[in-house]
Amino acid sequence: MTTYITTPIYYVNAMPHLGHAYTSIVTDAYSRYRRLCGDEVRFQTGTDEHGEKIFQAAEQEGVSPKEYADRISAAFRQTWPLLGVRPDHFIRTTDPEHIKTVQDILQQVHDRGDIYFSEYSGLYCRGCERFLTAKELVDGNCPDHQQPPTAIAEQNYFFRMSKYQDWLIDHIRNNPEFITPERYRNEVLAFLKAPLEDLCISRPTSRLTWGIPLPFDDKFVTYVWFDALINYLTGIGYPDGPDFDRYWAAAEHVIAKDILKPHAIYWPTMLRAMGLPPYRRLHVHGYWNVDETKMSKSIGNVVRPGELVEQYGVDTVRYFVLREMSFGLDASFSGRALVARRNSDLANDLGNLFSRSLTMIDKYADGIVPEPDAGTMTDADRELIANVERMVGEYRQAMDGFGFNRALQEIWQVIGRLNRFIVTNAPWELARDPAQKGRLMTMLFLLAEGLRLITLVLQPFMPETAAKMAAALGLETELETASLEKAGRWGQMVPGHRISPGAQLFPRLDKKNNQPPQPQQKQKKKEKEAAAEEGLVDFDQFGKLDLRVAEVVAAEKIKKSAKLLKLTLKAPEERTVVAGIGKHYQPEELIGRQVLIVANLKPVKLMGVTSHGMVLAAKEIDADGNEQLVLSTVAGAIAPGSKVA
Ligand code: ME8
Repeated sequence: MTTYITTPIYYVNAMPHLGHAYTSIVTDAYSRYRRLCGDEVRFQTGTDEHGEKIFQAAEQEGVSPKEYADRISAAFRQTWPLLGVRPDHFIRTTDPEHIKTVQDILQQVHDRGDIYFSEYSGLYCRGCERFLTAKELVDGNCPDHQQPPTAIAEQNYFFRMSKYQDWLIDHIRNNPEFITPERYRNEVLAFLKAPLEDLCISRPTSRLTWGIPLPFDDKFVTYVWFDALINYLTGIGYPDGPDFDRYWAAAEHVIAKDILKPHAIYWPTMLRAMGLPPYRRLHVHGYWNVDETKMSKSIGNVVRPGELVEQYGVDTVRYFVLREMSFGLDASFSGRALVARRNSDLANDLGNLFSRSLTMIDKYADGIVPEPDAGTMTDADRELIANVERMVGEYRQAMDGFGFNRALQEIWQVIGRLNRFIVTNAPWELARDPAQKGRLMTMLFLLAEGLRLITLVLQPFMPETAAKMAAALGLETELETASLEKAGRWGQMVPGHRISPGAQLFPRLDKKNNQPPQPQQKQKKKEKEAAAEEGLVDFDQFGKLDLRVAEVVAAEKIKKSAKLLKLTLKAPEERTVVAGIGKHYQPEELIGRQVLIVANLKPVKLMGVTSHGMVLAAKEIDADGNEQLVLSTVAGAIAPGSKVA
């Protein structure tokens, strides 16, 4: 199969923000998913560089429109790799091939009689770069740009859009997948209930020169939308490129609801007038808002994707936007929600499952994916397998229908189940009983196979993480060439290959100050410093203490000291330890007692006696300031020298 999928070509009057990033990430995730399904995929994005608002933005900066467009177009192009977005083609409407194709199409449609010259007056929104109908205004303003449109009356060229209204209504009605989600299909059908007006497709050069000249009248340039939409054709070699027909038959566009009308009404009618079939599907998503308001340059409430990636890492950003927004509905951005998802879904659920599983395979199966012992399979195991297989099916259905957050919910349901599988099977207990070896190996195999499938289905969402997971599971080459058809089935993991534990997928972020993740070395050092400040020791530090049980074989007072006793201890070797317990214990009552000592303290000389360690005791000071001291010991008899852990 072939997939041709596009993002809008973004205006170069503003730097990329999270809204643009979302559309591009969604399109990238879908492209990767289709590749995983074995499709040949063509993913196109680019920049829209003509029109009034670009001209004005350039003027404000005091540079030529082309210079300005070059700069911002480059910023878009450079943003995509940071987000793991990998288009196959980046188109610019200032590309000479595009300009030529637009002129050829205009000439063709003009020759067919679908373009005519006439007088027009209307309300123009520069933000939208289109005429608005009175019905679209809210309190006299454009609802998207919160500014009143300008009344314009002039002579222009018009495209006979009205001629194709009935055809368009039929096409939408007969093809339920043409515009999705359904709410937008309904919105378009509702709009089409009123008679469709013809579309003004030119601007007089007296008012605007920054556009593609009309081939049949050089006193006019092409209206930016008529120019821009055609990018979807020029990018795949219209009219006679070798792959054009194949790609065009598979065309799918991804947009937000702000540009529904040009895509759902202008574009199919333009295609019809050109004698081309309409695109296959239009996927319409909602807005990223900040405090209920659409994120946009004109409002100035934007979140920069590059900064987010720097702070949180690319896959956290991709995961967050794909998980948080239900495709078609609006979503609100908050840094706190992002950190919460990162810590709970990524660090806790996925990260822990992954590192625990690999550590256990390392420890209990010498780092080799073990052969399962079929005889030890339980009904619960079979249910788990059925659940994972069901997830893959649901995932595919969700992805085919742009239900990215649903697909992720399905995956996380399995992650939760595998985490519970570890707890209920308690492999650390199985490992203590040699008779349970077969069961332990079955369990570890099920975990490895579950993780393989999770890696596979996560790949379109989090390519970097999936690559790390695949490498740790020893499946790098498999992942690169995997097709969901085959690799998406349970039981494809080959036992006997080596895994490498130790990869930390998502180090936790500090909730209080949203600290950016540091490279791992620095992170460790930072964590240690923070812990030291709070008086905490980490496990490594604790592990360095040599705590032992010792038996007192001799005890005597040290001259001139009321407090210090010299003890001879067996631990198991004999050693001298000086203890400050003289006010609480008589030497003779200590003989034969078991005490606890720190055996690896540096020797110190106290009142002329060298002490090799320290005796542990508990101390209580009462309200009157009296000190009570009790030696620490163990609750039963044990050989001197036994370790305390
Ligand atoms: O409209 N939330 O370009 P544009 C979600 N050049 N998505 C958002 C968003 C937000 N707050 N803000 C922007 C144009 N987007 C035309 C398109 S196509 C032939 C020509 C995304 O730079 C979303 O995809 O204004 C939206 O449709 C697009 O950016 C608009 O980009």
